[in-house]
Amino acid sequence: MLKIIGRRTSGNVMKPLWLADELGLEYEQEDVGGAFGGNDQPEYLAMNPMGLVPTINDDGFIMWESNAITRYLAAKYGKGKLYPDDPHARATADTWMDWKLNAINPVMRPIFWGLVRTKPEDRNMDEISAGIQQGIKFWGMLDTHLKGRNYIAGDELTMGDIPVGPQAFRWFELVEDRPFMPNLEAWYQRLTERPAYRKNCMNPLE
Ligand SMILES: N[C@@H](CCC(=O)N[C@@H](CS)C(=O)NCC(=O)O)C(=O)O
Repeated sequence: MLKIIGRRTSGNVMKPLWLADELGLEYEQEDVGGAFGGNDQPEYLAMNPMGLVPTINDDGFIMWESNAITRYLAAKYGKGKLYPDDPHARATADTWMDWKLNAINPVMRPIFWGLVRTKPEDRNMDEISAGIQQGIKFWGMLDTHLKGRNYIAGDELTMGDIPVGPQAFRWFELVEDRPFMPNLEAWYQRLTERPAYRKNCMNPLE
């Protein structure tokens, strides 16, 4: 049985949870990290030397790094669906998965941590505003890419949508004053119509 270890409030843990529910996999989830703790314990560090979440244990195969987990689960359980057979669709999915790490993570971090995990009196509004300005630029790139596409790698949801999806919820929830991006909004709307996305990625931010 697949075990997904990590608290549900983490955007990185949402990736395997959402993916597993999209594929209808049976799995167990264990709350570790944040207020739950446990990720600094020797047993956890033996599985994941970074002491971060998520970690998965798939019938004894243990791995960490959420995008690598996304690729692994999609390839093992979603070949031809979430893991596209077509090399071009797969490469497109890969591109936007890596883009999420390199472009979206740095801009969403100050927005999310500043507005959700920092008391109003302690907020660094300059940092938050800079994140929003840069976010408008980066989310605009995805908006351009999505023109004529339902999802990131084509007509159907693939692993390429999984890492970006949890951050899209945060962007739309936290940033009200943003330019209208029609393709991005239509894609996000499609995500919100998926029960597995709603269950795992659209919970109150904390
Ligand atoms: N590159 C790692 C980053 C993992 C990461 O930063 N996880 C955060 C939560 S989003 C974490 O473990 N924070 C410490 C904690 O929750 O205690 C991945 O994608 O899996």
